[in-house]
Amino acid sequence: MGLFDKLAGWLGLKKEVNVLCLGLDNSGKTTIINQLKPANVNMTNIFIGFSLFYFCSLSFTVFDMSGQGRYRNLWEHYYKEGQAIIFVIDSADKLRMVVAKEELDTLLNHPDVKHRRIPILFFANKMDVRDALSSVKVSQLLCLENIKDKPWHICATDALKGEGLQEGVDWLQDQIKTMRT
Ligand SMILES: Nc1nc2c(ncn2[C@@H]2O[C@H](COP(=O)(O)OP(=O)(O)O)[C@@H](O)[C@H]2O)c(=O)[nH]1
Ligand SMILES: [Mg+2]
Repeated sequence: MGLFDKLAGWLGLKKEVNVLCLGLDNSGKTTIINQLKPANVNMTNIFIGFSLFYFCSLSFTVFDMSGQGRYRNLWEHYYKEGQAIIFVIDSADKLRMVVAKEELDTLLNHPDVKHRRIPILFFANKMDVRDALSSVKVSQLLCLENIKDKPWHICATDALKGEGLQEGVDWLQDQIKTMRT
């Protein structure tokens, strides 16, 4: 219940907070969201690559940034309302790290994201996999140090065991609190 307690700390907020959970397909988004959400809340699968759940004043919208993006326009439509981003990377998928970087760059340059101080939490996931890149290496490959106008944070995670998620959720919760004071 640790993570849920943290999330519950957000619920005193008057307005709804929309969290976007993005990343390539297979990076671990669904696994992470399942760790974060209370067990009794159902996730709505609207269609492949897209799901969302609401819990009190917190909403999570999750989508796969994959392929030519038949759904790209649709997921980008949600950027406007997103107040925090969780960007998940498969640290063991070295081949697609460049694709993840391209998607991140496209996200950061999107007009609805570019000029907003929206906090971004990176989960360098699948740390348990042998040969997975370290979070420092992932951060270098994605050139995170170039992000100057948004608060960001990267955590190494193993979503299967739920390891590392707490640190990220703590950080994000602080960011959201700061935004609102
Ligand atoms: N070894 C390992 N596997 C993971 C981890 N997180 C997710 N997976 C597995 O990776 C696959 C894709 O995960 P999923 O959450 O469906 O990714 P999504 O497409 O981003 O929603 C599944 O088989 C998960 O069990 C992790 O931290 N470590
Ligand atoms: Mg998924």
